[in-house]
Amino acid sequence: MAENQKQNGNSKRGPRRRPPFQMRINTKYAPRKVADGQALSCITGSSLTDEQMLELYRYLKLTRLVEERIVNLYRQTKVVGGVYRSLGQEATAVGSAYALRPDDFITPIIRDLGACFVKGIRPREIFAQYMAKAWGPSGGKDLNVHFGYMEKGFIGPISHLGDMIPVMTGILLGARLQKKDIVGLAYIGDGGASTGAFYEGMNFAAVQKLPLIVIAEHNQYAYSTPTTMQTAVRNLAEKSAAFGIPGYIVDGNDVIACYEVTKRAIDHARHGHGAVLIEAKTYRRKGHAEHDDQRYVPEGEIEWWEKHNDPVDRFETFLLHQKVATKEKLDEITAAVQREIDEDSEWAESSPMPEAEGAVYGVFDNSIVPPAFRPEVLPK
Ligand SMILES: Cc1ncc(C[n+]2csc(CCOP(=O)(O)OP(=O)(O)O)c2C)c(N)n1
Ligand SMILES: [Mg+2]
Repeated sequence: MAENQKQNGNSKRGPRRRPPFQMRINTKYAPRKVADGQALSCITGSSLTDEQMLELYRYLKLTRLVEERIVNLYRQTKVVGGVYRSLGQEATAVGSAYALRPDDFITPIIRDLGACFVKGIRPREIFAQYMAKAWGPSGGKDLNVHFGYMEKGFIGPISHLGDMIPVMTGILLGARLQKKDIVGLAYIGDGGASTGAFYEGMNFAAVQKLPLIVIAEHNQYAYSTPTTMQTAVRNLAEKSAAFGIPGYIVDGNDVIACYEVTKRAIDHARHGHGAVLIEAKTYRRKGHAEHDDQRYVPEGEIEWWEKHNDPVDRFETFLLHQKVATKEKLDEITAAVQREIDEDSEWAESSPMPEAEGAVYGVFDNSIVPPAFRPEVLPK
C-alpha cells in the first residue's frame, strides 16, 4: 500500500499536488504611492541622456498642447468627428514609443497621440486630419482618429477595441517571413483587453514567439464602465499567464519608467524570445470624448489625479530636482512647442478641403479595381 502510494506520488498526507502555477509579473516599475506632502517624481537610474529627457519633455508638452488646441477648434465647430483626449496619461504613449527604432511599427489607439508624434507625425498633419482637410494623412476620407502612416511605421486603428492585436500579429509574421527584425508595439485599453480579438491575437503571437509588445493602458474606465465591472483581474498584467508570456506592471504616469520597461520588452522580443504584455497604470482625466460629461465618475477623483499624479508635473519635478534642466529651459521648450502649434494650426486651417473625386482613390488599388465613379468623375 505504502509502495503503491509512493508510485502514485501519494504520501501519508494525501496526493502530492503540482505546485500552483506561478505567475511571473515584473513589478520593478510599478506605481509608487503618493507620500504626504511630497510631489511624485520619476524613477532614477535611467539610461537616457539629458538631451533625450528634454526631448521626452517636448513630446509630453506637444501632446498636451496639441490636444488643447484641438478642443479649441472643436468648440469652434471646425473639427469633423469627436475629440478623444489623453489628458493625464500622455507619459504612457510617449515613453513607450520612444524606446522603438524608426523602422518598428506601432498601432496607436485614441489615447496615444504622443506615440504618433514620437513616430514623426507633425502637429499640422494632426490638425488637418481633425478638420478633414485634403492635406491630412487620410485626405479627409476617414474619421479623425482612424488614420495611419505606413511610411512612418504606424498602422491606423480599424477599431479601438481588440482588433489591432491580431492585425499587428499578422504584420509581425509577415516581417519574419521577410527576414526583418522589427518589433511591433500595440496599444490596448482596459476595455479592449476584455475582447475576444485581444485573446486570439495575443495567443497566436505568443505561440509563434512573435516580437509583439502590448501596452495595456489601465486608465480605469472604458467609456463609462469602471474596470472592476468588466474584468475580474486586479492587474491586467495577470492576463499574460493565459498566454505564457512575461507580464510587467509599470507606472503609466512616469515617462521614464514607461520608456525603461518598454526598452526591456523590446530587447526581449527582438532577440527572439516572443511577446510581452505591459500594463500601464494610469488614469483618464477626461471623458471618453469631449461630449462625455463624466457624471459617472465619483466626486473628487479627477481632481485628485490632477493634483497628485499628473505625468507632466511629475516629469518637471524630476527634471528640476535632478538638475537636468532649469525652469527657464523648460519654459523655453514649452514656448517653442506653442509657436509650432500656432503655425501648424494656421497652416491646417488655411489648407483646402478634399475634392469630391478624391473619395474614389486610396480605397482600392485603382489599377486593379476601377473606381465605381470612373465614367462620371474621372477623366477617361
Ligand atoms: C467593436 C467596437 N465596439 C465599440 C466601440 C466604441 N468604443 C471605442 S473605444 C471604446 C471604449 C474603450 O475603452 P478602453 O479599451 O478602456 O480604452 P480607453 O478609451 O479607456 O482608452 C468603445 C466602447 C468600437 N470602437 N468597437
Ligand atoms: Mg480604458
